[in-house]
Amino acid sequence: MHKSPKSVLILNGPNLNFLGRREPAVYGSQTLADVEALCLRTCSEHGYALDFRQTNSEGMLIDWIHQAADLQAQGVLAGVILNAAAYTHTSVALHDAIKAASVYLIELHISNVHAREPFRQHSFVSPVANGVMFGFGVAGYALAIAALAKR
Ligand code: CA2
Repeated sequence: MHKSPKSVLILNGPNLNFLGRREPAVYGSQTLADVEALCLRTCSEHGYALDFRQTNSEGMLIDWIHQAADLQAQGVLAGVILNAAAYTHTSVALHDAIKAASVYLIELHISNVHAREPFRQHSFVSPVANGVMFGFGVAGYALAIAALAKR
């Protein structure tokens, strides 16, 4: 019987819907739809299905992390790539959700957060992530998918 591919769940947090339309010097000129297309191509190359989402709500991100735990229990999840945007630097609730879900998770940032303002240099996600990707622009999404495939 044909086995369906595992999914990569890519979660994007607040204001990432502005990607490519504001602050191109920091985040580049590609839109979130362009990033989704890049992720779809990269997932196909690695034999994965893609589930790509964006929300401006902290609670929604947490609900999606809980869903990821269910998908992992069903054996259909390759891993989670999370760009929690500003919630990275503020959200204990997100930290707790990731810890409780115990899913394989890569934290991702488009920009080099350590070369920016001091408030971006603390992450509540990093201590509960399996790996962190930052500073490679939107190409980091493809690199993170490749990292999942190398596990
Ligand atoms: O570099 C990243 O990917 C960030 O996660 C992006 C967040 C920022 O708060 C983090 O410190 C680093 C901001 C996302 C907002 O996205 C925008 C994109 C284009 C224009 C304006 C906002």
